[in-house]
Amino acid sequence: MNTRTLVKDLAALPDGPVTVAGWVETVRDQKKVQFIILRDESGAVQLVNPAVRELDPEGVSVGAAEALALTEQISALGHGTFIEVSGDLKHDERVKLGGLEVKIATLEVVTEALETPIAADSSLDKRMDWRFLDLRHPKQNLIFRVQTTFLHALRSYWVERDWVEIQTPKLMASASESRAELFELGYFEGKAYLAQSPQFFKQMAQPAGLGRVFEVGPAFRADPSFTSRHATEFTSIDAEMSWVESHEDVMKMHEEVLVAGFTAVKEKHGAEILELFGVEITVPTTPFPRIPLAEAKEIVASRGYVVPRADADMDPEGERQISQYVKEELGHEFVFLTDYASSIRPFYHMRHEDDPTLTNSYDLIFNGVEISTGAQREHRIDVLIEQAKEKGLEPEELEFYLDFFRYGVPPHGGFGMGLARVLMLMLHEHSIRETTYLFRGPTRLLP
Ligand code: AMO
Repeated sequence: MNTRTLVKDLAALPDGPVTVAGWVETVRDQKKVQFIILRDESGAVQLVNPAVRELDPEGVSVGAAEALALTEQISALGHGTFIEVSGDLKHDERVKLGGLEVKIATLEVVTEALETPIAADSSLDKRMDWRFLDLRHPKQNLIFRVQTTFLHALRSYWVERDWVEIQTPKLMASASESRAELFELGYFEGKAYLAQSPQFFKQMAQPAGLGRVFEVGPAFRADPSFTSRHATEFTSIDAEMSWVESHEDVMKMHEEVLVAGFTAVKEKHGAEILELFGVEITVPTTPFPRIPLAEAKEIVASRGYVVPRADADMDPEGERQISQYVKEELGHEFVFLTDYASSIRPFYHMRHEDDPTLTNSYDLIFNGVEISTGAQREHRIDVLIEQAKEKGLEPEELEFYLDFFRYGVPPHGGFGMGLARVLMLMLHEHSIRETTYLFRGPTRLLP
């Protein structure tokens, strides 16, 4: 059995024998003493060895040959070598790193390491080439611990409220979002498409009687852009719930689930995030500010920035500007922009009863970038078909989807949210490449 103790658990142990294993971070090879900083997935610890540089010519004392061999072995250790060490744990306040050290008794080289091809100042692209080495750094490593905590909190929020977790297929027969961003692949005798969103199938759960569903899964977009916020494959967090009266009900649930996620992250990782990212995690207060899109455009215009096309979505600079306004005026990092024009929303968004040029929809902006889109869905089949036609879609191609609305369907709504974007903005990182385990973009399919 493996008796290894994780570095983070050493502090709770009494002085005495321990075994630790990990990567050699540094070796300080002094004349009389050697220090190794060893790092495992939980932290770093100092190992110490009193150096024996040569055998006593007068006669070899018991164990002296072994002590010399150990000293030579440590001198030869390279950065990144994976070692297992048994020795004596000693708590000592004078040791800067964690107030403890392990005096080495035996050291085994488990696997050697070549010289690392990346350094702290390597380009992001080079770091991506060597992602497994990049992730070994405590800062990058922390991102995926934070992600785990965040997702766990979201799942718990939903599961405790009887939501159902679903896995929808990623091989599709048609597009659910814009056809322009569709990956097409050969599928036996025919063609298939990679799912851009679980949109249709999370909606299917409503007539299927599942009530409230969520999914965390991959989404694919054949988007050729090289921005800091776009990937060709990303993890999408999706939610869809029955019985909404408007998009307001969706926003309410959306902000609650985010509060659950941020609370868990702050509690578990707040101190480490502050230390490694210099970021103080703020648990957002509810309700998040809500501003209709048209009003948001006026606000940013009054601040000197005119969104290029009046009938278009907020552009990235507009998102940044409205976020800054909300931060300054309302002290909030989040803002729901609501009531998007139907001309720039998909056919499945419900439109205002009294003004069909507007939709019951929203985008959620966090620290200047869109992280999510949500809406109430159109559930009346005749209206839905009209809206699809208006968008140039062929209802025949969508028959399987339209059928969902022909056998009794409750009013419903939901959202889709990009996981890597949330993490990027939470940790004030500059690119989703940093917060995606393995990034996929137009020119990146490796590793
Ligand atoms: P939308 O297309 O706005 O909406 O996507 C929802 C969220 O997914 C993330 N996202 C991306 N992340 C990384 N790279 C991309 N190329 C990318 N594209 C989108 C963003 C975005 O806000 N079906 C609807 C959702 C719904 O109405 O439920 C949809 O997919 O964070």
